[in-house]
Amino acid sequence: MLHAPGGKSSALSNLVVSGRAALHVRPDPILWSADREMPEDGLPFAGGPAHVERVELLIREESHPAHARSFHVSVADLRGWAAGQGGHTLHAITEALDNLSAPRRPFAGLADKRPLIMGIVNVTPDSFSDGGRHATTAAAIRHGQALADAGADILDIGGESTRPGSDPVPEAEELRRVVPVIEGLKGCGAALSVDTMKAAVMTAATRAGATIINDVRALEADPQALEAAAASGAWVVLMHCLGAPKTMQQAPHYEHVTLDLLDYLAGRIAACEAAGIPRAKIAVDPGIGFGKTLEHNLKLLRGLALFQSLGCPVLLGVSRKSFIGRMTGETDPNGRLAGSLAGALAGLDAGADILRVHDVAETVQAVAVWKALKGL
Ligand code: 8Y7
Repeated sequence: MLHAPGGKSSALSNLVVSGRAALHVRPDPILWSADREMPEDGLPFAGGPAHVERVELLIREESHPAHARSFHVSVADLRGWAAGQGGHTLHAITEALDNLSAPRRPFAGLADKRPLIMGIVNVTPDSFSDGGRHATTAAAIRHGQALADAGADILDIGGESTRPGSDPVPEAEELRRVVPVIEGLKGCGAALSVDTMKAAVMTAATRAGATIINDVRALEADPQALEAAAASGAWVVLMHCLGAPKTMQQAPHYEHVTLDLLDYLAGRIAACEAAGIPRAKIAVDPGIGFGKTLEHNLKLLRGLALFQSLGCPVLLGVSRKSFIGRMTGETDPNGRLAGSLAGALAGLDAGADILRVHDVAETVQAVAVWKALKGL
């Protein structure tokens, strides 16, 4: 080793932090076996085969929440410095590094496949034109089966649009939309996820065969949601959304968008654990586009690997979203496939475990090329 850990030549040598500072660790970058073999002092990433040699240490003081000090250091230097600090600092760094390196338990029982591809099945009257409940149900089931055949590991079935400005759907209507589609897709070859914020829909959907609950409000919109999700035994996706979808795009503000969301998701994981949902059943998601400006979305994508320090799989949804339109001028969501794939691949580089997409076949192909290049 060239530099003694914590010694003069480390960027951290004279750094002292207060007991109230929050410390966070972001892999920078994640390296795969085709990039480089892991050196002895490297950190396995998520159980391997990827690893981490250098990280960004972020330190945010309670008194200055909009600013985080940033240090780019080796894992070895970080460990050495933290050991010298002891106490709260050592505890926070050890926990973050342990979470980064711990093997991920197979989400939704989907053994060891990474990344997982979640295909989107919207069961809303306007997404399957020709009118009539039966026609809508049948079309959604056909679409879901086609996505499963194209290689989706998970189908995410939703009956309430969460587009900015959209109105809530009554519970009875949402149940009528999603339950028959879940029943019709049982045995399709993919795990089934229900995209809902309502406890009653979570309960009915999991009884009908869904094994995943995807809640864009992280189980806090419905006061019964935590209890319903815990009782169902389902896996859970906790997504961040700033307020309700109806109002979320009205001047969204954060102190430090990445760290605010990290704190938020850590708090929701703790709430789940307190309600009886084990951490092993939870995935987290920054919620691209949900109460975020273009600049917020870009910061979240650049900093995505930070969320790996929570020790849960990270889900990323960029497919056809309007921020791609903001960057490219493409106003038709159906014309945003290329941008969606570019965003998805950047997400994979930053460790995304699950990709939520409309275009399953195209994403499967892009992921196959990415995996081959990484030696996976
Ligand atoms: C996401 C999502 C939507 C996402 C998760 C859209 C339901 C908007 N986006 N769930 N749902 N993550 N977990 O454009 O990014 O697909 S709806």
